[in-house]
Amino acid sequence: MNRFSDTREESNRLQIVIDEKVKSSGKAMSLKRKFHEIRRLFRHQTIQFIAFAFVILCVVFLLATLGDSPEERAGEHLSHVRGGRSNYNPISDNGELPGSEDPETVLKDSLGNFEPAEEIDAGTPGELGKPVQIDAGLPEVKRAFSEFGFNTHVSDMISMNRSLPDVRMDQCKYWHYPEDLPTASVVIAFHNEGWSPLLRTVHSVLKRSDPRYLKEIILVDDFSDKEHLKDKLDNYVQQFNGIVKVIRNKEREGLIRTRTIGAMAAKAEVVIFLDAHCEVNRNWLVPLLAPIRRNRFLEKL
Ligand SMILES: [Mn+2]
Repeated sequence: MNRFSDTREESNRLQIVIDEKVKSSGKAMSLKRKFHEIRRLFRHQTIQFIAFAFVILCVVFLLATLGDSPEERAGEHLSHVRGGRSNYNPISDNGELPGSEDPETVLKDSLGNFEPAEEIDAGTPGELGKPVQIDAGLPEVKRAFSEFGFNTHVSDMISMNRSLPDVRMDQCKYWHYPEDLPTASVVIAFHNEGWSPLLRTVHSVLKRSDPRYLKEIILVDDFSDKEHLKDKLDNYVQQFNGIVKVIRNKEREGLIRTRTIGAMAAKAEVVIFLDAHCEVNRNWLVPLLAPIRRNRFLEKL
């Protein structure tokens, strides 16, 4: 009996001890969690603070940079160009192309050194870019539109070497350019292009480019299936004594890969891509080559 009550008491006491232990451990856990929560919050705020400070620093840096006078910035960047130092940076931060001030490309009172003779109206359709009036309901016109997307029937009526109006600003005629220019390869990619638009593109480049700088015209055929772009084209370009070349893709590649194939085959120093149904106008090439020449000259400094 005594022993029993002793054991009971013992067991009761044990229960209390356990309860207290559980209680105290629960208290300790909630404290620990709180501590963690505070720490996490603090950490979060620290990150926020650091991010905020970083943004402020960026703004300060930007303001300081923008605050520089143009002379200061020119001194930092363009002096490398003009002074000819080896750490030349091709892109100045004010967006100006370093070659844009070419002392050898000059505006004078006299007509430019590459100005060609005036183009004259030969009296045939489309001369000087004049519109050709035709009945849009003609079956040939409808067929041309459905096959090529534009009126190749009219294009076929126009001379391959037709004259064009001078659409430039008047000032363009008075610019003088250096003559030691790089050579150019003109790459023309096409797929099932109409005959006369394609060949007029070629003729216009040949007619209006100084032969000193036009090394070649590369026609890249992106797997056309039209009959006029096969042997007929190969035979036609033979009259140009090798200046006009034809490359053919063995499968359809798409415009950009076709242009790339043309560029890989190009032998000149500069590659120019043209659409297959356009015409270049007078003195088109030299103003494109002169800044490249200038840029290459600066690079060598
Ligand atoms: Mn086009």
